[in-house]
Parts: sequence; structure tokens; C-alpha cells
Amino acid sequence: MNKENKVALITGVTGQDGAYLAEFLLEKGYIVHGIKRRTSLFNTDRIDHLYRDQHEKSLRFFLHHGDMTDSSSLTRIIQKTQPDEIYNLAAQSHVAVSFEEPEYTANSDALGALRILEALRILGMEKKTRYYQASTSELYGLVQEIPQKETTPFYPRSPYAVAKLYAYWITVNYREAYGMYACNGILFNHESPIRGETFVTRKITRALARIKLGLQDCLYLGNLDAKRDWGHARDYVEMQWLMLQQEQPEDFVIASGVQYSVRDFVNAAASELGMNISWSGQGVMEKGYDENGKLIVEVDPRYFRPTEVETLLGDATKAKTKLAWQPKTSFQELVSEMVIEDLKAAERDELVKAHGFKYMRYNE
Ligand code: NDP
Ligand code: GDR
Repeated sequence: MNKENKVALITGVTGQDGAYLAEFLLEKGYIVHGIKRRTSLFNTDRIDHLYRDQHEKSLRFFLHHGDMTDSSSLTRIIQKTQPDEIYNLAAQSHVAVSFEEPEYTANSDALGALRILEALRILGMEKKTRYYQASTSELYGLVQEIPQKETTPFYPRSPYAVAKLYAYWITVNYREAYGMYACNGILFNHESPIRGETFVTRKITRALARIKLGLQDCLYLGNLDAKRDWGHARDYVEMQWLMLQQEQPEDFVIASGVQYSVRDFVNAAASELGMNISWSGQGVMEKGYDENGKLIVEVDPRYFRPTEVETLLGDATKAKTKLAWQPKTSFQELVSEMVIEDLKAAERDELVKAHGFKYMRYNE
């Protein structure tokens, strides 16, 4: 380890993006500090491969207990680690859950960002540390323009998106008020084999792989008509880093520029598994059948949201021009990678079952 190593602090390091970003920054030679929150079960599955025995010399990856709702922990960790760059990825990131836990979502997603920015000011680090805010296409909500770009007006449609709207603007405000290098990445949906299992893409790939092996009967989904612009998380974290390497801080949209419906995603994942789904009915009555006429996809209104974001499609021209950024993974490659990994997991579960162990898992 030498003095040239840059120091990064990642909040949300145990999440999908946190894991990919930590790996990316370690490969670039960074010293990486991550904040994890205390949980009653281990929550470090996604980063265990990066973790080394803390007694080893020349360690470059460290974890600290902290929470976005606890200023004292955030301030202490920032003071101790003295980061050159902070990537604020931690959030209650599930849109549907934000309707159930709106206050907590606001606390962690909106005030959490403020807590970090204020900690930097209190510690006199506002000119030393660069700040990345994980903003989201959910800000566009009820879309005012297609495709959406940096200048498209926001119209958030969930407590999650409203909280993220605050985080977006407080980042802009601290940049303008205190001359901080702070910027927003307005990222459209990005997925991967380590995507949380209750987001729709992973829910689909996991369930169809299990249905294929006879471990599950049916996949229950909400709005099949919702359209999203899906990319690969591995491609998108590179841009999070690029945004902090510019001369001036700016906000960027990151998207693939291609849009598919939830139903399209189901069809693509099924096709990867050699399955073909026929659809019948409409709205809540819509159903999907396999080649043998077996019902395998049903709509369950439980998954409808009080206010839905029907369509998102991003225009990442600014990032492509100014950051020379290009997504590397196509929609088909993304679906294929996710299906392959979930099929392997299902095969492991099948083996466990075949040896007489009961495999029980709550399928949300
Ligand atoms: P995940 O849900 O996979 O990860 C969220 C991370 O935040 C986890 O590490 C989680 O910890 C942590 N976290 C949640 N609440 C707290 C808290 N109170 N204190 C400390 N840590 C907390 O999200 P993604 O990796 O997919 O997304 C990263 C960020 O990007 C999020 O802010 C999300 O809102 C945003 N975003 C994501 C997009 C996407 O498509 N993935 C698109 C646009 C924006 P734990 O592991 O313990 O749950
Ligand atoms: P989203 O992702 O809300 O876009 O937020 P999610 O995968 O949860 O939903 C995408 C769309 O699919 C519809 N849908 C379902 N969604 C879930 N989770 N479960 C279902 O059974 C289901 N059926 C249909 C949803 O209604 C929605 O229209 C994600 C998160 O990562 C946010 O943190 C991030 O900011 C945005 O992407 C960009």
C-alpha cells in the first residue's frame, strides 16, 4: 500500500451496486471502506469474496458498522477514514416497500444524504472529498417527456422517489452553496445475478429456473405492462466512478436507451430456459402457460402499487459524450447471465431436496 492509493468510502457496500463498485475500485488500486449496518443475520454475502483476514498486512478493504439514520456513526466513519471519494449508495431501495415504510425511507434515503454532506462540512472536508449521490430514474415518475434526460422535469410517484428527490436537490444545493464536488448519477434500472430477489427481474429469473426444475409451481407478478430501461449493474458502477473523475461536478443520466415490458422480460427469461409462454386474458386475469398448458405465471394484485411508474426510457447522450461511457452488456446478455446463475442455484436446491432435505423459502 502506498500514499498514492486513493481512499473511497461506500455506503450500501453490501448491496448489489456496492459489491460491484467495491470490486471495481479495488481493481483500480483504491483503499475501500464500506459501511454495513448491524443485522441479526449476516448481510455480507455479496462482498465476502473481497474480505480478507483483518490481521493480514496490506489490506485494502475495510468494513465499518454504521447506519444512514445515525449521524454520529456516519460522521465518525468519515473522520476516521478521510475519504477522497464518497459513494452514497445506501438506501431503502424498494419502491413498493416505501409505501409501507414511508417515514423510514425518507429518513435513510433523504436525510441520510444530508447527514453525509453535513458531516463533510462539519469536519472541514467539503473541499477534500468528492461526493456521488445514487439518484434514480424514479424521479421522472409520471413521465413528462420520452426519452428522459438530465433536463426532463421530475414527477415522483412513491415515497421512495420523493425521498430521492430531496437527496438529489440537497446534493445540487451543497455543490452550489459550498462549492463541493458533489454530483448525481440518475441511473435507470440496472440488474445482475446479485440483484435483490424481490426486484422484478431477479424474481422472474429465479422463479422460472425453479419452475423449470419442478421446485416451484407458479410465478405471481403485478403490473406486466410496466416498461423499464434495464442495464447491467457492472456497467453502471464504472460510470459512478467516472463521474467523480471530471474537472467539474455534473449530473448524468445513465441508461441503455432500450425499453422492454415486464412481460417481455418474462418471455426472454423463459426462452433462455428453453420454455415458451403463451399468454391469455388481460389485466388481473392475464395468465401465462407453458408448452404443456400448465399455468406458470399469474397476476396477483397484491403486487400493484398505489401509484405506478408505467414507462421509463433513458437518453444517456450526455454521459456518452462527456464521459465517453458506453454500456457493454445487451438486454439479452443480461437476461442470459441472470438465468444461468439462477438455474445453477436451483440445481443446488434440487440436489438438496433429492437428498431428503426440505428446502423452504418464502417467495415474495
Ligand atoms: P440494494 O437494495 O441492493 O442495496 C442497498 C444498500 O443499502 C444495502 O447495502 C443495504 O444494506 C444498505 N442500506 C439500506 N438501508 C440502510 C441504512 N439505513 N443504513 C445503512 N445502509 C443501509 O440497492 P442497489 O445496490 O440496487 O442500489 C444502490 C443505490 O442506487 C440505492 O440508493 C438505490 O436506491 C439506487 N438506485 C438503484 C438502481 C437500480 O436499478 N439498482 C437504479 C437507480 C438508483 P443491507 O444489505 O443490510 O440491506
Ligand atoms: P423499480 O423496480 O420499481 O423500477 O425500482 P422493480 O423491479 O421493483 O419493479 C419494476 C416494475 O415491475 C413491476 N412489477 C413488479 N415489481 C416487483 N418488484 N415485483 C413484482 O412482482 C412485480 N410485478 C410487476 C413494478 O410495478 C414496476 O413497474 C428499481 C429499484 O432498484 C429502485 O431502487 C431504483 O431507483 C429504480 O429501479 C430505478
